[in-house]
Amino acid sequence: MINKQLTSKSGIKCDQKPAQLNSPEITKVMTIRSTVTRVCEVITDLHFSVPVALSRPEVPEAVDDVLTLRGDEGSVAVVVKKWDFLKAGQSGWLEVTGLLEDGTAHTVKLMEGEPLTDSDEKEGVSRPLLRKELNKFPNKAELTVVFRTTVDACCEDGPVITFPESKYTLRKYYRDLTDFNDRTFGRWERGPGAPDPRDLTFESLGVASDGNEQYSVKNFTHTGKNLGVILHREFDDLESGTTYAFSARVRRYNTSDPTPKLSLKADNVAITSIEVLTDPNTWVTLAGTFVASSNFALLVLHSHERDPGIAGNDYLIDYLLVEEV
Ligand SMILES: [Ca+2]
Ligand SMILES: [Ca+2]
Repeated sequence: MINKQLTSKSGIKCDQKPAQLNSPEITKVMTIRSTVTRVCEVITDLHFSVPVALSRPEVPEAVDDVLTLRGDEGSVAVVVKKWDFLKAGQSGWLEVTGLLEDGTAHTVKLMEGEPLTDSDEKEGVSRPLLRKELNKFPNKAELTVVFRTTVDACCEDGPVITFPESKYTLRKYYRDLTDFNDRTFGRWERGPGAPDPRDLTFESLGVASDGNEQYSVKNFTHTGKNLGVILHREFDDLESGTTYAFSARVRRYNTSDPTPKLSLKADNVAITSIEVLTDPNTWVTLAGTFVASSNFALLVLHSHERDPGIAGNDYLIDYLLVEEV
């Protein structure tokens, strides 16, 4: 009797036919007895008998199957819950697939035939999916997450079991950051308020915790002709009707007068008040919002100091950020 064999201390035998094992009682026993996985070719039938026992890979950070992405720093976890048949040493494949903007399929391989670790066996599988990889997919991309693993069968390479896939929709918020740490203006340009290359230079802010030297733009107002547009950029990849926040970090450079007076504009409309920078030790964040009326918007950092200000009106500019709200 199959039931009797199953409940005996010796468990299932290799000489049992898969069909004999394909019954609800046995399926239940198999899902709770990892020793069964070692019992050979029966596992092939298991694949069909117990799909309910296979958990889907998950992205816990997603809400209602929507994975929100802002920026590209760090990673999100992709996890596969602990499963009785996951054993250290088995090979695992964990993949995230979606369509790129041009319609071609792209797969991010988080595990590629990689042996499962003791921790994978005890706590389940978890691998980081870098946000910069996710950023390769367009907004609203459908992402399919698949996990596969081999299962030992009588000391031979067992079959590859594919877990049920999960699907997520990528909700990608627009985010464009220029931090000047590469000592370029990126896609920003000097405006008529910085007519001489000696007006705007790059100033070191020291070495950050990641070991990299940080830089900002310094406006030393060398020419004294530094009223009006200091930095500007025509954005061409916005979405009409969408609200964006535009911000910049600024700091007075010294105590020489006059004080710097700065604001931000979008399409020639002020989106912040005029900030007077009085403290050379404090970074101030200028921030305002605007609604894009097309894909395009002209964003500007504007200087309002009319005094020639050759001696003063000196300041640092950093972290120009445009983000969908
Ligand atoms: Ca910087
Ligand atoms: Ca100056």
